[in-house]
Amino acid sequence: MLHHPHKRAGSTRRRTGRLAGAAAALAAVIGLGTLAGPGAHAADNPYERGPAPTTASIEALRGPYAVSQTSVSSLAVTGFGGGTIYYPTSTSDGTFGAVAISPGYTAYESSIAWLGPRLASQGFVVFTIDTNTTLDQPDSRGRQLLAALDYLTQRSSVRGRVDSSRLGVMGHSMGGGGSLEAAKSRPSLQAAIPLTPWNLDKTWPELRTPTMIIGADGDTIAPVSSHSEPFYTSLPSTLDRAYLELNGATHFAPNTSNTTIAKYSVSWLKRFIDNDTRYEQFLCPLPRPSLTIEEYRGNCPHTS
Ligand code: 9J3
Ligand code: ZN
Repeated sequence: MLHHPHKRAGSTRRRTGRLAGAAAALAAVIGLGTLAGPGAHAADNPYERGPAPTTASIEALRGPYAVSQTSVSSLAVTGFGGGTIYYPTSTSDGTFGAVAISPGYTAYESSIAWLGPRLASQGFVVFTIDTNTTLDQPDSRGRQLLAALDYLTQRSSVRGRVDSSRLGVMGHSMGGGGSLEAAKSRPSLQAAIPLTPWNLDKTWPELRTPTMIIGADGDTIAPVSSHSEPFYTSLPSTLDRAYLELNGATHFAPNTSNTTIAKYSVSWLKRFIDNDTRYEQFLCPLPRPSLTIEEYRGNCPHTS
C-alpha cells in the first residue's frame, strides 16, 4: 500500500465519470496496475490489508500474501517456550497486526501449526508457540501468550513488520483458556479466539477484548455445556462477542486444518485487529446452522 500513492491520493469511489476513467487509463499506461499487489485496495482505514474478501477467499487454504517463517528457539526467549513466526513476505504493505497462538495440555506447537500459514497468508504476523512445559495450566498459558507477543513486538527479527497496537490471542483447549486469561490481564488486546477452550474459571465478565469462542458439539474433554457456553454467556453483553459451535466435531477439531475455524477466525481477526468492516458480511447477520455449524450466537451489528 505504501508504494501506491495513486491509490492513497483519493479513493477510487470518490472519483467519478471522465476523471475516474482518465486516472485508470493513466495508471494502466504507466503500469501501476501490474504493480498492484495484495494491498492495492484503496484504504480509508489505515489498517486494512489485502483485497476485498469473498467467501471463497476466506475459505481458501491460502490467502493473497506469500508467507515466510522463522523459528524461535526456546533458548533465546524467556516467559514461554519459543515457537514459529509466520509472516507476509512482502514489506510493501507496511506493518501487520499479529496474533499469538498456544497449544493445549500435553501438546506442542505442531498441534496448531496449520493456523500459522493459513492466517498469515491473509495478512497477519502469526506466532505459534510452545509453552514452558506441556503441563502448564491456563493461567500460565495466558502469561506465556503475552510474553510471546512482547517478544514478537520488541525483540523478534520481524518486529519492524508488526503493529504493536494491533494484537490478538488464540489457543486450543488449555491454550484457549489461556487466551481468555491473557485478554483478562491485557485489555488492550484487540481480539481473542479460544478454540475448544478449557478452564476451571467459568466466568469472564472482566474481558474488554472482542472475543469469539469456538466450541465443538462432540467435545467430551471440554464439553461446551461446562466450558465454551458458560464462558460466552459470562462475557459482558455489551462486548462484541460470538459463540461458534462446530457441528460433528471433537475436542481435537482445532488440531487439523479446518475451514470453518479458519474462515470465522480470519473474519474476527480482520474485523477487530484491522478494524476491517469488509469482513462484517461474514459475521452479520449471524451465520445459520449448517453441516459445519451446530449453533452461532453473537451480537449484530458489532459496536467496536
Ligand atoms: O488442553 C487441554 O486439552 C485441556 C483438556 C484436559 O486434558 O484437561 C484435563 C485436566
Ligand atoms: Zn472468572
